[in-house]
Amino acid sequence: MNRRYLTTPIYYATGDPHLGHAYTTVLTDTLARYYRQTGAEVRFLTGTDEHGQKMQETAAKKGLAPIELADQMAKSFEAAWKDLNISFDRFIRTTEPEHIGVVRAFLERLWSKGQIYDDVYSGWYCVQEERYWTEREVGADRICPDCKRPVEFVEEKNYFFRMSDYQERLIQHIEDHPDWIVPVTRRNEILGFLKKPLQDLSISRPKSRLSWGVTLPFDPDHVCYVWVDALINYVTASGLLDPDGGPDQPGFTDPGNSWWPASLHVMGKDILTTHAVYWPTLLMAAGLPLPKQILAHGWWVMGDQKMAKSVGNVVDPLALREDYGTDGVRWYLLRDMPTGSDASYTPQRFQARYDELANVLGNLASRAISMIVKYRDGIIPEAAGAGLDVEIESTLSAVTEHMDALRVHDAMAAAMDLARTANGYVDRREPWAQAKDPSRAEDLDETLASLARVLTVLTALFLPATPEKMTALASQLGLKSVPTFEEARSISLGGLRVEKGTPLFPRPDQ
Ligand code: ME8
Repeated sequence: MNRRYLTTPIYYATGDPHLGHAYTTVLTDTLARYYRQTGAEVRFLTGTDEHGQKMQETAAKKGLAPIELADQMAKSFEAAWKDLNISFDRFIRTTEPEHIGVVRAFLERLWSKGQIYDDVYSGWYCVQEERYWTEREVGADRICPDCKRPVEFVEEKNYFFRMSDYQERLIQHIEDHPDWIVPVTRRNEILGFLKKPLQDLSISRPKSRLSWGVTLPFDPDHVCYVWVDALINYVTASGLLDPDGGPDQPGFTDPGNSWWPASLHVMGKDILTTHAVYWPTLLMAAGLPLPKQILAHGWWVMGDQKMAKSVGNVVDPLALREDYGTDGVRWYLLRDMPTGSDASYTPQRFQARYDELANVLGNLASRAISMIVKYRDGIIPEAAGAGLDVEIESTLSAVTEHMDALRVHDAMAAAMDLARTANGYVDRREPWAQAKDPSRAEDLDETLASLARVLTVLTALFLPATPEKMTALASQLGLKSVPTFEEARSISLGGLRVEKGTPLFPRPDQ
């Protein structure tokens, strides 16, 4: 059985979701829906990252206990994903007892294998990024190189993971698997990063400074570093590890029994190093298989700044949804960002993408269905409907190739091109002229049957991106459900009764 286990990052439960989070989640959802359509059994994981100093401080500022803030935000993320029609199978929260058990068992395993040691750390620390920096990195101004906030000086006992021992193995893995990190620009960045000697990784924080975390199984005075805790969520949700069991539970290393290894981790480029360096080396040390692939996409920017909660320039996907519908938001995100590059959000571009949906796909559906109703009493004619066969075949292959290579925006562009071509076919065939001439009844049947065929194929091609509207379109075409790519090629449509519905993509002011 073809199985796919897909993950989004687990988002910090310090604020509400914005368009950037929505992008990663919609992108992963589109892939999940595509794989399901190809017959794969899919597990799709998302969730919230709820421990760490940033959580503790944000909650304190709001006068809440960290768990109260986490509860509010987990609800907010889960509700947003439901509104955006995200088909996740599991929403994980790092404060769940199951996850805490798995983190402890994972750490215990590293500890018993001698992969963790303690030492004193003295140096610079950024609370916002929850990470240590060297003297050179913070410079004379003592500023975090990532978030540009002042750093703190700390001196404390820490536990370290022997990450440096795995540098060569990791480089070898990346070189042996050219598609492990996609796109290639990001892969090269990681290989560049690995040219410098890899340091060991601090995996703990003293409870005297931070109590909001998972207590280390081998030292009750320390909690696990939030990034290590967070990354392990992917294993927790796979069911690989028994949270109540010790490191030697047989279930731990029985991949046949779980969804591990993940097929694909999807994330933004900001957190590629943690996923492509920390995570695989932790897994190597624990003796577990590595995820099969990592996709690091670009950033949504406003002007020349990354859209981020801390910058205060975020766009609310749910507000856009009020005007343009769930599928309008999904389409914009998928279509406007080339999977690996940055993209700039502007209301004008959003509108232009929505217009494309309405004027090309929506218009085709409405013309074709109206004509079947008008000229054939709503019954799809029993004709070959082969007028667009060549274009349909080449589009199905192109979309498959792009989706398999994780170039979702190219897949969407190819699907939209087919709708554009089909509009051109209507203009060329002039069914309104064919309808006026009784001797051309067969030509008209062929035109209408071809349009019904291409619309059926389009429901399949667009389903991963715009599931709500494609389900509506399939039903307008008289189909019980949206077909798979394979079924769409050969499904027999003659005799089905179509029905005019409300416009698929109405103008936002309607
Ligand atoms: O990093 N453009 O959580 P986070 C595109 N908890 N994507 C964006 C974006 C933008 N402007 N802003 C955010 C964390 N994202 C950790 C993850 S995983 C084990 C732990 C998306 O809430 C993008 O996927 O800061 C980015 O990687 C993620 O949100 C960061 O979310």
